[in-house]
Amino acid sequence: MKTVFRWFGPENDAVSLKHIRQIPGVSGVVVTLPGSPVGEVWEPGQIAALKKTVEDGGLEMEVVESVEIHEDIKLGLPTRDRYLENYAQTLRNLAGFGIKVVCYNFMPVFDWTRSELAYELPDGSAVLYYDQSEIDKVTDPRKMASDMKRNSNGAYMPGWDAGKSDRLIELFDLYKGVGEEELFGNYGYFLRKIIPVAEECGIKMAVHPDDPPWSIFGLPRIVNNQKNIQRIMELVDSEYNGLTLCTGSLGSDPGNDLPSVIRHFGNQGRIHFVHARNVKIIKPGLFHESAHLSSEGSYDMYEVMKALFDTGFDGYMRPDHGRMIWGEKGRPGYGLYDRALGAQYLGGLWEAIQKAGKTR
Ligand SMILES: [Mn+2]
Repeated sequence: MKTVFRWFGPENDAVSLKHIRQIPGVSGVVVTLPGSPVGEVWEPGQIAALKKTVEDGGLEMEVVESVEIHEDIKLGLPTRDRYLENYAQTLRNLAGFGIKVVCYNFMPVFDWTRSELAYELPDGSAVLYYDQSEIDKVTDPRKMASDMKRNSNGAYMPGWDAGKSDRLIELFDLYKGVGEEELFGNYGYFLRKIIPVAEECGIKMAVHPDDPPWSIFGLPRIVNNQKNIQRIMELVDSEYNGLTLCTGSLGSDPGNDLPSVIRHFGNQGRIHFVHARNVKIIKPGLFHESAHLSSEGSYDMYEVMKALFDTGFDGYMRPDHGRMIWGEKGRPGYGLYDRALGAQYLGGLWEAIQKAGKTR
């Protein structure tokens, strides 16, 4: 297992490569091309420049998150073939620079959604917070999009920028004809075109679960539980059609038992990337994120790591969303300090499990 750290690039991240390199056990960063128009090709020159920056900083660049999927593909519009060609070319270009895993999502219109980006816990730390009853009050999703951007401390928000907000009304109209079954159909079309390319260039595709893992604003969501993800894995039966196991996204539905979901897909060799964070579930539909330690949230992180170990997990893991602590100001969920603490805790669990495993 390799521990990596998400990094948004020199222009878009308050955290520097120098700081990331000083976190024990972290070997590389998970990169993106901020501001790259969704659906267009990532050109070799852009990828080369990013790789040089990362390697000059003493870190590896083997995971990308995310190459976003154009809405026309998710909607199954006739224009999708052009975007699929571009997607395939982006994969070929990334493979040329040593990228091994691409994390992506298949959520219609909205990326991860929260009702509050800086909810204060009793200890004074700030976390991301989700209250379904607040989301239900939002009658105009354009306001949701502008609030998410306004409250992000000026940070670029993947999935929330890139001009999508100008198209929101049109997109909602187009999705009226797309229910879960149609979305599965369009997803299958995507995978049948893209997985052969991924196989050919050696990139493991790793879909990120929907966050939260249920329908919002009446839009369909299908990457949300073991049964649906199994169906997706079977759409194209290849280890290159895999999963990003994001504990916080899947686990915010208490119906998803994380260790058992990990064993299910881990035993099939389909987990290529892990996002590890903890979440405190107050009741269904109401949760906030927490420090990584088991006692701080609703998940038993030992059991999560144990299930990964037992199924021979050999991919990449990154500490996911942390709290904002110690006066740090930064991108919500992506400060330096709490994610660094998380990396140490998760690394400690992993070392202990590994050593115990060897003595048996
Ligand atoms: Mn995640």
